[in-house]
Amino acid sequence: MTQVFKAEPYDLPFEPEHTALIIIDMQRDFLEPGGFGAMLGNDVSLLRSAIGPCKAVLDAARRAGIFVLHTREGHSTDLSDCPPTKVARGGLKTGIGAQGPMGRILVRGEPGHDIIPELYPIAGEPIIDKPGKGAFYATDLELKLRNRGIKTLIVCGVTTEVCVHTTVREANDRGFECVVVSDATGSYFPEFQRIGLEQIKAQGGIFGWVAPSSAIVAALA
Ligand code: C5J
Repeated sequence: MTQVFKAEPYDLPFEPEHTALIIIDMQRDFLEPGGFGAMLGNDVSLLRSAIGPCKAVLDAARRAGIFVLHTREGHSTDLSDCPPTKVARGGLKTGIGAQGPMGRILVRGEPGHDIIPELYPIAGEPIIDKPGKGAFYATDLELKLRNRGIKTLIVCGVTTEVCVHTTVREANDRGFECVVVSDATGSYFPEFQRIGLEQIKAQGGIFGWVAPSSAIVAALA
C-alpha cells in the first residue's frame, strides 16, 4: 500500500515493501576519538548527535519490517583495494592502514572499522563493505536492492557531504528515490551539514528529499 513521507521539497510516496533503510558508515573510526575522523583533525563529538535519531529510524524500520542495510568504509589488510592516492592524501602521520588506538585505521576486521554498538546490525541486515565514499562503487549493493525490488531509500549516517552525498548521488543516477534524514546524518562542519542537505532538495529535489527522523518514524508507524 502506498504511504507518504512528509518531506521537502514535497511529500514522497513510498511502498514499505519496496523501501530500504541504508545507514552509512556509522563506524567507530568516524564517531569515536582515535579513529580516521579524529586523525584528520576533526571534532568527532559533532557527529554523535546523529546517533539517537539514527537509532529511532532503525528501530522504526525494524518494527515495520523494512529492509535494512549498513555500510562501512574500509580496506583489506594489505590495502590492495585502496588507491595509493587515498593513503597519501593529507600527508597524515597516522593515516589509512596505520596503527591507531582502535587498531589499523579504516582496515576491515579492526575495532575502529566496525559499526558503533548503539547501531549494531542484527541477523538479516547486510553489511556492505565499501572501499570508496559511494556505497555503490565496487560493491554488490545495487544487486541486493534490485533483487528485493527496492525503489526508495531512507538514508542516514555520516558524513553528510562525503559518503552520504556520494551514495545519494549514485543512487539517484540509478533511479532510486532517496530521502535523507536530516537529524540522523552528521558532518564535522556545521555549515556543510546545512548546505549538504540544501543541495539534496534544491531544484525540485535534484538528488532527492530531506525529512527529519520524526517524519520517517511517523510514516513507518
Ligand atoms: C569520510 C565518510 N568522511 N563516511 N567518510 O571520509 O563520509
